[in-house]
Amino acid sequence: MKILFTALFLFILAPAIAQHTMANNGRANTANEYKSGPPATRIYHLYVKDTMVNYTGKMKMAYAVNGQIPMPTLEFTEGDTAEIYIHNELNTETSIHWHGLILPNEQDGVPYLTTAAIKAKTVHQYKFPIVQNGTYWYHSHTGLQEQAGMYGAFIIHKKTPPPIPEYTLLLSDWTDMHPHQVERRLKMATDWFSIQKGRLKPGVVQSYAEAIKAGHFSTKVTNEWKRMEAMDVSDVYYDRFHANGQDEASAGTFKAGQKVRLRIINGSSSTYFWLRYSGGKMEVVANDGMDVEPVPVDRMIIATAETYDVVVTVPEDSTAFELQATSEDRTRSTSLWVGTGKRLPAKPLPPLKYFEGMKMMNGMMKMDGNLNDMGMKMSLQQMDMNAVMYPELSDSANQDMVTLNYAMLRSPVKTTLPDAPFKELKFTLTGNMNRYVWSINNKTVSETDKIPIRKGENVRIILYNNSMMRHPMHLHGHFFRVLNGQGDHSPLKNTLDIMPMETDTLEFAATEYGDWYFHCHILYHMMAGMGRIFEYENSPANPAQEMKKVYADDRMFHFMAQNDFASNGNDGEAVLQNTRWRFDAEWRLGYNDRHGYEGEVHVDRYIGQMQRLMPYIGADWRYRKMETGEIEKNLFGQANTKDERRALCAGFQYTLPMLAVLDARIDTDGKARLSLMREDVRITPRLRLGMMVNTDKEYMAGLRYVVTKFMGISAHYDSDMGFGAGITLNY
Ligand SMILES: [Cu+2]
Repeated sequence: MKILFTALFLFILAPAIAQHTMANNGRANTANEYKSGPPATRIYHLYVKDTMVNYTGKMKMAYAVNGQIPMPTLEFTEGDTAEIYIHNELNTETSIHWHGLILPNEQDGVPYLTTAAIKAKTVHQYKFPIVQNGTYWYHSHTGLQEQAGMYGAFIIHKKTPPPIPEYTLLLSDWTDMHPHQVERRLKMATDWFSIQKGRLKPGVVQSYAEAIKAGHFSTKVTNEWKRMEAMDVSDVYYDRFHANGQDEASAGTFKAGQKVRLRIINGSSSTYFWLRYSGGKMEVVANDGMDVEPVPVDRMIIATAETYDVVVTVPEDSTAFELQATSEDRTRSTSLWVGTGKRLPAKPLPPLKYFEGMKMMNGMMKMDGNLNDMGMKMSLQQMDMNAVMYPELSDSANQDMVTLNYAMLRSPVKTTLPDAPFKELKFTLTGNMNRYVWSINNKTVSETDKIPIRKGENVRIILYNNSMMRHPMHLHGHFFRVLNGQGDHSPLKNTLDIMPMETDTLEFAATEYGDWYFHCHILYHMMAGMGRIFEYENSPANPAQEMKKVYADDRMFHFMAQNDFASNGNDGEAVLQNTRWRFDAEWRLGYNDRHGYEGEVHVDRYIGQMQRLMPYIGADWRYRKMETGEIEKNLFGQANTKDERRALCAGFQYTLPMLAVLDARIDTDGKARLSLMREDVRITPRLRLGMMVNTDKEYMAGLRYVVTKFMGISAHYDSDMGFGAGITLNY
């Protein structure tokens, strides 16, 4: 009777808690108001709505749940049952994934893979038992909604909580740019984000002028010889980093000198954060929701989608210590202030030494685009190659600084797998920076079959990162043990950061049913197709599954266009492309008959891991008034058909060292043409040079100054059209 009464009480109370959070409007529910009790069904109602936010002085679109960003903190006690209603008040569909939770497959919340998408104006009920404890989070798994506000903390208390106060800190990244534009710009390899970062910190663009100034001219030349654009540790420029949805958060209600457990969640879409505490060591006590044996550190990096619980000491009265979270690219930071009073900040991290990083990357990069591991067995974040870029390491005060790595994580309990046969898989993480294609074994999710696994067996994954970026690889619905030298006490995780050139081994017991996603948790890498799907054999059919819609993410085409409005004519191009295909149109329109006009359309296919080869077929139209008797010949002695050409053509482009592009083609008139082009040479952070010469004895050279993300000022000389200057608009 008493249990029934309690259950009834909680049934009534839970919505009231949700209601209370709603009234907070914009503030995260982080204070430790939660009261645990006997096992119960805890009910939450989450209302997803479009909203407008103003973080930077400009009003921008976002998604709010119960009127707030981040979404409300959901709290449970191990043994409870979660009953969560998602009220989708958007005009578009949504979904919620419970990150790190062990639950029935159809509750996992990956739309069209495990769970039906939540259609506009409908309500979806999630219901699952809470069989674990720890620090987790939840987020939309639909498109790019996570970037625009759909992430929240999911805290599961132990049945007997330790007698230490706690505070939840949810970190996130915010961009004023619409997430679809972010994705499109990444795909189009514009370096607008580098220019933006370069306004805050020097050297990000790594132009020739910056290289010469830094004494790194030959580093820059080598970099381009090896066909790389530049060096960076993160892809996207963010306008703000947030602690519980604010520029900074404050945990001021603890007693002086007391220890407090911070539950830190990286709910960002693509940002790694360096964490440092101005009040001494941080003691790491849990990772990805699982307890680890306490390990004190001075600093640590938290990958996108990871969680860490750390214990810190609250300062004596009238002082506040800073837990500083600085983005890995060090453009900005956000803070949690612990204690109230005079602020004792952590020292800001100095800007990265980008050319040192470029030099290191040059050393690692082979001419074929693969990384050279130089015989080093790197793993578990133990050797941070990026350290060459950290100026603070040359400071003698930092010599005995302890930085967390995965080899230091030890489970307090044995994590050995059941005695069962192993299925071993080798995944090489692959990518093409220049085209922002991300894959595993050079294939995207849509280009591969699901990977069959059998209930009862153990699965071992050997991951090797052959790309230039680190990736937080996340497995749904399971914990894997990371083979880190701790033997039977290897730690359990659900998200593993793997640095370039590292090899890490994970293993998990196949104990579930259904299909489970394994993917990079950098949102834009996942959308590009960096993942795989594990499929339990002999599972019941899932009526919610529509694989075509799952595959649509990485098959998506992106559009780009540019037009130069110049004094001597008008030229431009429009491109539509996805992972392997490209459709493009180019035009050049003179203002008189003598200059004429020309247009070309192509269908292109990218070939190979680095996509340096691109065969194409197309059509070509040209008109130009020639003087009577005037005949131009190309280098092969063939008469030119520039005056009147209507031809089909076939050819290929190939990217050479120095990022020069060779274009060879032949048309249906039998005319051959070879061209050599180089676009976008970064002279200064905003000044770009482009050149072209071909066997039709045409040549072009131009300069463009990038003014805004959509506009530049340009000047060029063209052998047909002469000198021209104007503005370039690009989309
Ligand atoms: Cu990734």
